[in-house]
Amino acid sequence: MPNQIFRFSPASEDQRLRPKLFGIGSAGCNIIEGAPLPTIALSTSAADLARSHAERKFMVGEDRLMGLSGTETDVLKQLPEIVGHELLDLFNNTDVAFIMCGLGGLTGSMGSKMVASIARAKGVMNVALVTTPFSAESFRRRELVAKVMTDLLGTCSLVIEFDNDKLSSLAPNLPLSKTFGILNSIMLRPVEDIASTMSRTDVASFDRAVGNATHGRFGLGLARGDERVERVVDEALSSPWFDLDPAQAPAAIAIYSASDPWDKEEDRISQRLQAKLPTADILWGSYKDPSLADRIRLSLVICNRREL
Ligand SMILES: Nc1nc2c(ncn2[C@@H]2O[C@H](COP(=O)(O)OP(=O)(O)OP(=O)(O)O)[C@@H](O)[C@H]2O)c(=O)[nH]1
Ligand SMILES: [Mg+2]
Repeated sequence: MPNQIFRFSPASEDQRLRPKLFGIGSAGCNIIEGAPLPTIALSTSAADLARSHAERKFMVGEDRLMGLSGTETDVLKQLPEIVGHELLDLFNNTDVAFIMCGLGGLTGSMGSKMVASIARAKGVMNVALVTTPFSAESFRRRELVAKVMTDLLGTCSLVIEFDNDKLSSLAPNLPLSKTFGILNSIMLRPVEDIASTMSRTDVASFDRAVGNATHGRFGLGLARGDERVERVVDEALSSPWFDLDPAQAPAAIAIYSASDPWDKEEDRISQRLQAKLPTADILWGSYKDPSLADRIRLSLVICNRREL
């Protein structure tokens, strides 16, 4: 079946997407740092919150977080006693909750499930962006990750996974703190791009194209000069995280940006991408980003449905 393109609609002022960005645990609090969106830091560690510049900060005791790992309705019932209505009320006037953390840590793993459950119970679209641990990290961590990943897929519209093992090919020979810094800015890219292009009226198309229990991987292309159209698509597709066959992907999200976006260029990029993803329904967005100067950028999330 030929693929279809669904374009995000230009947002009028009252239809602008209202996103909220949740950073959970040490990694999550680092990842959301400096994001140009409403941010909420949540952790069991006072040190994480002290470092954070998020607009809102929530401290949750570790024992309480463990007690909150039930179903959506359990979480909602218990939450007011534990953190008051404050956390629940954050989901008012919100269209999308982006949930970010490093899976494997206790806080990120349990906290992301809790936040995803609240979003779902409140009818707010939720997208999780998570790292998975290096192979060298403990077996217990990796076991916890497999379990939490399944739970998150069951609760979120989309879970975008950034496997730490693939980081070395993106940033070889760097100390880990620098490598995490690079990863943090890459993880924010799809969030900023989706928040800049999607409007409230697109939430239904997002659900239709991407669905639920969907597992995503991210690729980024940046190019300038001659043949930039070909190169931006090919670079995005060569992401170390794409270990699935793009030719069989059921869905993708693609966002083109440039300091001066050009319709003809946009058409050529989307045609090249459609040829490379022949079975995918593609959610397509474009926007103006003056910081790109003479470069163009393509953010690409390739989706795969998971049987739970
Ligand atoms: N992207 C990114 N990943 C990180 C960073 N720091 C740690 N990680 C990864 O995130 C995973 C979880 O670690 P933490 O975030 O420290 O754990 P936590 O969620 O705070 O959980 P606990 O401290 O165990 O309660 C680790 O396995 C690391 O691989 C960071 O700054 N950025
Ligand atoms: Mg921690």
